[in-house]
Amino acid sequence: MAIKSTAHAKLETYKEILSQGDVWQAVLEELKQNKFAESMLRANNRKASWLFVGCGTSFYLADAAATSWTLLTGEPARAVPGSEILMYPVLTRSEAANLHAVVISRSGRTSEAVRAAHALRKEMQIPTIGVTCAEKSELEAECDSTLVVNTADEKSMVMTRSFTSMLISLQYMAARHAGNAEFCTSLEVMAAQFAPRIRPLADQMEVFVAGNSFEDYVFLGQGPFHGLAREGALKVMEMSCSYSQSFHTLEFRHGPKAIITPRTALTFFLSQPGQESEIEVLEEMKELGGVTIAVCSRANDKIQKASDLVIELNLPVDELAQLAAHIVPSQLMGFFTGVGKGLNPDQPKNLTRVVVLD
Ligand code: F1P
Repeated sequence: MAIKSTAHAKLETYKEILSQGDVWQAVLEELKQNKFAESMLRANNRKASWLFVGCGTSFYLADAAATSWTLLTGEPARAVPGSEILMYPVLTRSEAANLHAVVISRSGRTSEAVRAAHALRKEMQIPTIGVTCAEKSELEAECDSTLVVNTADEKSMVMTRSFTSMLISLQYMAARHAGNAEFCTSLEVMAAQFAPRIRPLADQMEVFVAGNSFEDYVFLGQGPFHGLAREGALKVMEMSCSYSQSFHTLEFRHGPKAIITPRTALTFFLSQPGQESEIEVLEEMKELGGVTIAVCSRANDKIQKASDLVIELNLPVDELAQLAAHIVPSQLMGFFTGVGKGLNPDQPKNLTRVVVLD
């Protein structure tokens, strides 16, 4: 009987992934106490459109936050990488009239994010809010106001709990902006109920990864889940140096499905609104021979039948309030795939914790 190695449990990345439920509860409590959402929104109370900005994981967070913002407030919102603000300013100036910006950066030091905040606020006179996990950062110095989610900061290189904690913070702010106190409560219920589920989920994903050998990875999601699909792909790339792609679920039919082999792992983030159409894609890709992983709030018989692994969150709250929990299986997939390849997710190949440009 092989002795199951538990060395990975000592890695910072693993501890940070497992800490998320508790950290989310602490972050939400701080948001309730510090009234940042209320003060920030008082300064931006006229009907606005929103631009969410970030780089790498923080760009995919911006993507999920922008769709959450519109779904919760009805106000238009979109996400762009920091580099686009710098390289094509005219694209932002064209919509600057009633625009508010949110610039996201765990470190608060990423050059493209800091320079984008400067360009938005100083050159385009766009009210700019910073969201970071770092105290007294260069980003904070460039923004009108900044939410510091330092409870969620990480020692490790890759972003896991910082991603989910800043996401639920922005969802909380959107709900406060919309006067939707019930959604804020839903986030608290989600965090409390999901916290004890993360460890069993980790054990389940560890067994699944150990029982399979994949050549490439695909992550699929629509609406707020598309940002998660992009982040899931990046987690597997960063932690396991594997080939990984993301698409809008129904887009995968339009050509990319050509790559499917029995060693392709396809993770579907299944939404309630789009489930019928998304399940058709799931069934089709299973037919083509791929290995299918379904992450959803509720799994019906069709999902069970067409999936090699089903992660059903089954939390008693609105699906959007469960958004952050949906990414945890992919964080764990990246982590255990990297460990299984003999890599150390705490020190990913070729990466630095922050990209600082000259
Ligand atoms: C952004 C980022 C991370 C990536 C790596 C390099 O960091 O691109 O997403 O995983 O750590 O930096 P930040 O701007 O959120 O600090």
